Amino acid sequence: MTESKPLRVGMVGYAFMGAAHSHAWRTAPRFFDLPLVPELAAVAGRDPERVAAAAAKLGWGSTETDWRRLIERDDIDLIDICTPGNTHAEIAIAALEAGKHVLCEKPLANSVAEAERMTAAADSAAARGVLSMCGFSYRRTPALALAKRLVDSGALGEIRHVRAQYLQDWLTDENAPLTWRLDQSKSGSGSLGDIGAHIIDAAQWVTGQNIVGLSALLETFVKERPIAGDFVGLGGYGGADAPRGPVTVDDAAAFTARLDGGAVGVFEATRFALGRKNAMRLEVNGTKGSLAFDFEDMNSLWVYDAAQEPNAGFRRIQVTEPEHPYTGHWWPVGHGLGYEHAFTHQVVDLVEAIAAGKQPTPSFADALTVQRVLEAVEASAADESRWTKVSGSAGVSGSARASVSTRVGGA
Ligand code: SOE
Repeated sequence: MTESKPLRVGMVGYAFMGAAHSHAWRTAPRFFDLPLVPELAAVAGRDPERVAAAAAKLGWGSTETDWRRLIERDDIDLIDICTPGNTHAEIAIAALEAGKHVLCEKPLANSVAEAERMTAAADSAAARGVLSMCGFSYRRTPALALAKRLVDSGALGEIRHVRAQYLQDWLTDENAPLTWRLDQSKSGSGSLGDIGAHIIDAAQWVTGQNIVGLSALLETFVKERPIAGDFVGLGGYGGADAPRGPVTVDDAAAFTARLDGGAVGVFEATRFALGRKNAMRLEVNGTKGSLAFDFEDMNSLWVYDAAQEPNAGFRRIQVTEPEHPYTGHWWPVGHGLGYEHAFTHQVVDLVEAIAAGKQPTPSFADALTVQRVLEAVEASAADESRWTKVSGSAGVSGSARASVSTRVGGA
């Protein structure tokens, strides 16, 4: 058997996404026969002690304290961007121009302008055989990939509705600290871009239809949070008596949408759905059937077939059969997979695309369509001109914002 060539990876950032991506780079060649073998060559982070500890823990061969060094090194083939959104454009464009393949976490950028520049750089790099992907990892959850197969097969008929929610509750406590995800200058937006981006991409990908217009509202329930905090990751605490700083992003987003294939969409993203920990949900209703997915039951896909006995209801497909997407590479039927497996599948598909010289998906251009929807949601929510008040009501106290229909840019 010929020795597979290495694919030498340099990762920027090593927090939650860095840990998930490290696991994926390490695990993919152990469960899938890959045409290129990922090597965890180097991880970059500003703090030398912390990045050295992360390299030891996550299995990286060397460290850099400046991401630019990763791009200069000729022993690195691909840059994996696991940093806050305000850094994505600079790192991705520099890497692509230097001939490095790129995997960039979602959302692609913090603005449409940045995402357009990144997509232009990706398009010109692709002409030189340098490829890129945006990390909408939920596409690689087997049940969602099976959902797409069913829609593409015509099993659901013409799609009338797509209903998507992403519900978390880690910010319900008003003393949860002011992390970078709550700072617009770093994250670009709050629940909208962090988790709303996932359901926008999933809805467009599964239905094959893009959002072309919407009406939205955004809300920030807790306006100030503790600045200092010894928290780690998402859920630490800064303490009720710590000095407080302003929250500059949305806590919750909701919007209705029209899609270019005629379907109607309803979307909701929040970190205040107390009791919902990571409920990324999608329901699609067609003329011949429906399907429903909830990440909190991620090995199941619920399907309704109009041709069946009318009151037979939804039936549960346990998505662990060898013929289901990705699952045959893991455990016997019924044993199930977890959150981290989608990241491993993401690496598998990326490596196979690079080896074949084919454009990985989702491409930066795919991710740009999501960025345009995010921008339209913010424009709609900010335009107070056409919010329709209910007659006789005094309106909502506080900062409720009007919502009006807004065309998605570029659609
Ligand atoms: C936090 O909301 C978060 O970590 C997102 O940033 C990830 O993209 C998602 O996969 C899990 O939740």
